[in-house]
Amino acid sequence: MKITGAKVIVTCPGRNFVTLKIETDQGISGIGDATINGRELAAATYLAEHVIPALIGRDPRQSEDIWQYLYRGVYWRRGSVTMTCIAAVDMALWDIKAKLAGMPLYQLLGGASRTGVLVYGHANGRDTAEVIDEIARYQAMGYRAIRAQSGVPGLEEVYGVGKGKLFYEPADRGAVAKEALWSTPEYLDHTPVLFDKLREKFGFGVELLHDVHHRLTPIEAARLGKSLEPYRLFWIEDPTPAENQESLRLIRQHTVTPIAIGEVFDSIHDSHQLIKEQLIDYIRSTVLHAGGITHLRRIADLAALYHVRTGCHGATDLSPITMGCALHFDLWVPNFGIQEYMRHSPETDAVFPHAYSFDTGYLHPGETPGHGVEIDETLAARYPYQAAYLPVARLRDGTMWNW
Ligand code: KDG
Ligand code: MG
Repeated sequence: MKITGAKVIVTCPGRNFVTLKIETDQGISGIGDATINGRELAAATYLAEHVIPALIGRDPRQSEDIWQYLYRGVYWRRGSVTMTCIAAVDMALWDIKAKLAGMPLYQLLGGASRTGVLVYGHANGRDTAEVIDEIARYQAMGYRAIRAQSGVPGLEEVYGVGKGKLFYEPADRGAVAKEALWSTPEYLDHTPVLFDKLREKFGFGVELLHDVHHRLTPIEAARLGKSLEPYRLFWIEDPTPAENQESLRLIRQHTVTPIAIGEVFDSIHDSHQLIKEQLIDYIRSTVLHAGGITHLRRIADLAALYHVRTGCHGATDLSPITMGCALHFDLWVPNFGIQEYMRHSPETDAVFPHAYSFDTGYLHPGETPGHGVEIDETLAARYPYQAAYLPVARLRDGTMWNW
């Protein structure tokens, strides 16, 4: 069996997505996601110029050897563009292999370890009253776990809030990133009050999560974790930028609020200290930015040794192809924790028809052979690429901060 062709499809059904399609001499094709929010064209060029020529003629069933070729063989290891492009190839090859076997992908990984994949939705509100309404809305839809993000008095715009309901999209159209103001004291004062009101309103029967989005220093994160303990959060996410893995030791010394980190990591090397020292409880890496199913399963296996569970990233800038692959992975992985599920817009769902479905708080990848996600190329062609970027953050005095 041979790879006979491959192409990159860039489409913008509401937001940009980069898709790799691989074709074979047996008429079976597979697709993978290569979207990096705000750097879409870098991934598209990397694939078209540097990866596709090297794929032609290879046996698509040798996904491990192709992974090693694209990782070791490139000399310049790791990095988000490289690892995302490797991931796109890997997803497409697992799709082909599972279609060839006539099985849903999860069967090739080891079969289902559970009946459904617990997901969390996003309740975003400009203030506490709006967050309460949103949580009630998600509960009415059947969600059992809900992430709560609220506007902060004194800050015009904060991560997770203010761009419409159900389909939160943080990137703004335009050639240059927008700038937003960030101020930690207001946030740190407001967040425990928010969760106090949420627990008062909803009790403890619903899992609540919160994303700090890399904004705090370790001691500030320790204070936040401690102040949220009475509200028993499922996790706080990305309390600090975690390039410095050691800094999590300080947070751990002060709080038992569980910690999830890793959506921006691209390999096992970014999290191995966090995992081995048990400095986190959930690893957020997913198949897209962390080298595909082939690499994510290695991260998960390491994590399993240290009681760290998975909590795959699932924002709207990860295409339905990533969601499909993640759900096959989640259904199988022994140390599964939870899956993020930020719904895609109807336009995106139409371009990427998929077999996964939601029922009473759980997603299931479906039984279609492969990963169960396709691309409607005719429809995709109607939505050309549009430059869009995540905002950047500055403190009141103009200092650049982590967005
Ligand atoms: O592209 C950036 C988004 O994926 C990120 O801001 C979403 O933090 C995020 C999350 O937890 O979904
Ligand atoms: Mg996040």
